[in-house]
Amino acid sequence: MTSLLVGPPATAAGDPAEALGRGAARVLLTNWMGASTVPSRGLYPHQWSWDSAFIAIGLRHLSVRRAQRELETLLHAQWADGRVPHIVFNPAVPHDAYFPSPDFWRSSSAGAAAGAPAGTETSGIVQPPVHALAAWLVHLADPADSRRRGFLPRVYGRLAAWHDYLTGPRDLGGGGLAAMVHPWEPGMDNSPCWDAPLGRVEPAARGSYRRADLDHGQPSERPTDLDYGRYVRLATDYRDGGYADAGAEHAFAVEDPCVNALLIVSERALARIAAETGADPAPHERRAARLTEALVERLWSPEAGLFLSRDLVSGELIPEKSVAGLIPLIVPGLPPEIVDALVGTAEGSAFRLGEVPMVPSYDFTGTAFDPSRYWRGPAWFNTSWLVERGLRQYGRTRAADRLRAAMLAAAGESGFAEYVDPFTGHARGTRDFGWTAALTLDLLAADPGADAGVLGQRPDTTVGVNA
Ligand code: 9WN
Repeated sequence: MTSLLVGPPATAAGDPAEALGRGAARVLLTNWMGASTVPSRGLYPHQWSWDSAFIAIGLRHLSVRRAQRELETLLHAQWADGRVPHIVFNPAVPHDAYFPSPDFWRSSSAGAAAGAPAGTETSGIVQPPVHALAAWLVHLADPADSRRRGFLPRVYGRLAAWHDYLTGPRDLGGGGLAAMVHPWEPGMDNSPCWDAPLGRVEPAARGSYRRADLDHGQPSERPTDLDYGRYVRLATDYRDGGYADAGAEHAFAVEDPCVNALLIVSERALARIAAETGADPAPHERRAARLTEALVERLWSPEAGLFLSRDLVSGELIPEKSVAGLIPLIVPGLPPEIVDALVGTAEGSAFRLGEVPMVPSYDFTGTAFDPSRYWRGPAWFNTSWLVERGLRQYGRTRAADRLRAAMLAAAGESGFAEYVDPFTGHARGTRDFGWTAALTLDLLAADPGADAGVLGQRPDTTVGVNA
């Protein structure tokens, strides 16, 4: 593998794609901590679960070894009950650098009954299961190296246990889908989808904790104090219950279409991983098919023209249109009328695909829409990447090409921002953000013409660092 020269920023003269790739590579090299990558050096100074999966998908174009390591570091922090924690804490980082810190979660003591590792501090909640998909794509980047190093046999058991956890103890609704018990779990923390379910939660007392995010982020771009109070209350109660799932009282429990779509695609990836390692792929294929049926049955809304989240406390679908509801486009084999409706919704007034730079996180016409605040309107790169993959899978090549071009432009112009204004593409949140850089590299390396969906893509080009 050749060495990557880390060159001038994306705005430098010369081939713009090459400059953009160098800029993205620089972010990933800077955020690399030796065994994993931080989403951002300032705002998020630890390892995050779904960030690491998206980062591995891009990192494979720079260093397959690092991409393997990224996933393995995360999976080593897995709990004995199968959960993959949403944060793996770096013990070298001071506790006041991020809230909630290890002394809040107390995983090694409060999580002991659920099987939290004794030697690593983690959070006790989870994030969306992008990991088996990422492992498969990392394998595809260099199958010979992957086989030589036994990468897939090393991760297969842990990934299977992770999916068993999500489809077992986390099937809180009993309908075959994974439920999330905290707004940090679906990864779209302050989405308006959670306003009603969160409204029932008594916030933690204001002075009982200190937010560290406001040391780095603009208050107008971050969740409100009221939302934070509720996040803290839910996490405290979950911790104090020993992080138990089944049989516990959950003030917040939702089935989210993005989480479950990623679970389906990752379960399909697991089938391929199983076959590659000599295990039986059939149980994974069967589970993916069952999950797909449950997704359509429980979360599809023909009236809304997209998938909705289900509030398991009220039992009702939540009537808010979020980008999460478009992401099932990554699921193969959806009925054509659902695909047509999803594309229609994406191109309609709620998301204006093709008219605005990327895909907003929330309905432009929704009453809670806010172009600056976190998951309440701004466009994010991971969700837009998923929509791009989905459009391509279902043959909407022109729409996918347009979105890809818009994402690449916004990534470079925004300095690899965490998210962007959905009208202008201007930077919001922190800069030099891990998955923005990683998915930029992935879009640059993919051969759009030859693409067969999120699982099939094999990188066209690989630029490497010697890991
Ligand atoms: C809480 C790290 C994470 C992302 C989430 C994003 C944000 C954390 C926070 O940052 O959440 O997990 O402090 O707001 O919402 O999707 O994984 O990048």
